[in-house]
Amino acid sequence: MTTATPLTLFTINMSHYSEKIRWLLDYEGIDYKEVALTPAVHTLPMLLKGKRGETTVPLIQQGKTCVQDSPRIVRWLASEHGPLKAFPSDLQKEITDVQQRFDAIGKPVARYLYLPGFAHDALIRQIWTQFSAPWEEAFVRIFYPIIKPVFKVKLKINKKDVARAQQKIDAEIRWLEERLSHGSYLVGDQFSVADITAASLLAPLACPEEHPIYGTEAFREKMAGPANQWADSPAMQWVRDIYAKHRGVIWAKPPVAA
Ligand SMILES: N[C@@H](CCC(=O)N[C@@H](CS)C(=O)NCC(=O)O)C(=O)O
Repeated sequence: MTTATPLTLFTINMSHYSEKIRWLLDYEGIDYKEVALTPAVHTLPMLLKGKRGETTVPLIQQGKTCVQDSPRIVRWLASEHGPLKAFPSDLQKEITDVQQRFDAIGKPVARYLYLPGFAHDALIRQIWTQFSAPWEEAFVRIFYPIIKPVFKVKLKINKKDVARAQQKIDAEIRWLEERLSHGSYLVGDQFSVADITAASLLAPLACPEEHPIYGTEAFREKMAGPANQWADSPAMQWVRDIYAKHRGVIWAKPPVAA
């Protein structure tokens, strides 16, 4: 495969799994075009491109090759565009274990944010349609009253499951803090995919100012408000420090609509 074949990263603007792959590509200096999909409208194209019975972003495409699911994308990038600075071969096993831990809190984090977030429909619709084509914006406006309850059931956004999510997030925050007592990076003494994964997946709670959505006042107040309980924890401070030190400019090249 030649590097001349362009890479396209399919994302949802607010998705923290998408942020993980976007960050890895930016950090490695791998050129790509980002296509930001509109929630709900994303399902069919992701199902068809991914061919895995899944509708999730991120998905990366190069020519006819489509790779869905962030840990699979990391492995594919390492084999097709490696070696990657953030995924050195001697540390891959340990990095992958940490990656798995933090990938597992992606859904709890989303659940935790949307419970307060769905009290602010105008903000949700504004975020969802940030990069939408006019027809997608109209689609969200018209079908939002149907999309919202379906989304709530699918992502288990209810008080009981959110309480469980909070416990799971809290346990990972404690694990992270224990790990950080041995050094400022999660694996070895260098910045790696382990740090990118932990920081990206926790970023919607830590609200680093570098992030164009999580760093806004509206997001902080209306979606991440309850995460205030962890705001001053060493783990959240670490996420903000890692962003400040290693993230660089997000969306230097703005995403395009599908
Ligand atoms: N295991 C997947 C999870 C990705 C995931 O859950 N993405 C969310 C956005 S943060 C998504 O696409 N949700 C919409 C859907 O499931 O259709 C990965 O690591 O890429």
